[in-house]
Amino acid sequence: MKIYFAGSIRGGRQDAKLYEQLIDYLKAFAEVLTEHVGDVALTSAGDDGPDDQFIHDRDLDWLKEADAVVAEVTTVSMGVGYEIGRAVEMKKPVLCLCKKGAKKPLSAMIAGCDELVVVYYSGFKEAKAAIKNFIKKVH
Ligand code: 6K6
Repeated sequence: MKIYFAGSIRGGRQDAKLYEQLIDYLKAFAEVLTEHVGDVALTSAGDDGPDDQFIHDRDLDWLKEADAVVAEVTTVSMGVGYEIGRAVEMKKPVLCLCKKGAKKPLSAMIAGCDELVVVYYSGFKEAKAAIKNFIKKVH
């Protein structure tokens, strides 16, 4: 099983460590195609990699290849929102994880979409339980 993990990059890297932990947990169940999202060395300003068109096209190929998407949506990110929208159009199962009590309320376009599984969680333990439950359903 292949999972596309989505998390903020240019939207802000304050949860990068959390993404790394979630990806590590996901790897017990599946191949994660986007491990770099959890790389704590990757900053929101970093532009020393490939150009944007390359990133977009490569990531969309991975999205097409994925069986399911897990997105951490607490930090507002244009790219994560875009990936979720494209995944919905492709009829992929999508889990959106959002911390309870986040500074900014989750966008209505995610919170109000009944084609998504949206879970609000209090700590890493609850996030892991939501992932386990989601994987069991989509496997
Ligand atoms: C690195 C640092 C700044 O920009 C980069 C470019 N590198 C990226 N490499 C891989 N995937 C990316 C990159 N930039 C965005 N993405 C994809 O969009 C990831 O799959 C993330 O889930 C999502 C993050 O979007 P933004 O809008 O927060 O950057």
